[in-house]
Amino acid sequence: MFKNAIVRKPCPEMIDGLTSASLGRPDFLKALEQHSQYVDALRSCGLEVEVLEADSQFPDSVFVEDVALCTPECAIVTNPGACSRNGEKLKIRSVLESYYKQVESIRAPGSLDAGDVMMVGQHYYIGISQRTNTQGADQLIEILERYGITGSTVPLKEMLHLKSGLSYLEQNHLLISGEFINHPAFAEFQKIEVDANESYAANSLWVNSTVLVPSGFPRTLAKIKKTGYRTLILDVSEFRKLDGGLSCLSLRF
Ligand code: CIR
Repeated sequence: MFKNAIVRKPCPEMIDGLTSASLGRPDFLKALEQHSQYVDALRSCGLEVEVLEADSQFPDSVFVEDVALCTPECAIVTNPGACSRNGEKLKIRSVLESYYKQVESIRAPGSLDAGDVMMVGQHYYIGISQRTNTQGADQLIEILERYGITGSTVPLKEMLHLKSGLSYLEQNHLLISGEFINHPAFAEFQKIEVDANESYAANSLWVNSTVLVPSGFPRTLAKIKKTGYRTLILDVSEFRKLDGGLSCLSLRF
């Protein structure tokens, strides 16, 4: 169970955030509204949510998941792989220090976005992507092992981040899409497959037995419900325009 979440409000400069999607520019006011509904949803799942002020220096800073990994034992400040986002790491350390005694770091030449890290109990899967390199993953595994946690790597071919295509819903249930469906690393999970035309919904979010699901993906929603989860549907259209999903908007621990 999670107790806390940290989010960062979107800044007006988000309209210039990184993207590979061709869905147009985000509407900032709509994004603010969607963000506030996201925070309400986390609170309704029992989390204490710390809302950090918007940071205009970094257009993508609303995607706070990428700059840190929060484990039950320690927090790890990452070294984000995109140049325009790398400085976001400097703003999160002091926030984490108010929750954790141990705050570790990934250092160059290692790079790592925590959107590439999926926690499954005491084992963490780490995507090797355009943002996360093998040095970053090796450093993370070395840190995790000091705290009794294991890690393994999964090379990505198409996705931006590991969790763009995978979400662990606990109880061995794995929401899975695209290049990961037949990947041997995930063979032992009870898979909930996401159709190709609903691939964005592969980034759904388990929070204390409720699954937050993006709006507009009825087949995936039905499959998650059929598995027995309570669901909450959230419109995150403005963050999707920047390749961001539900998990990217918070740190949960
Ligand atoms: C980026 O390209 O870094 C942002 N526009 C989107 C980050 C999404 N974060 C995530 O998947 N964890």
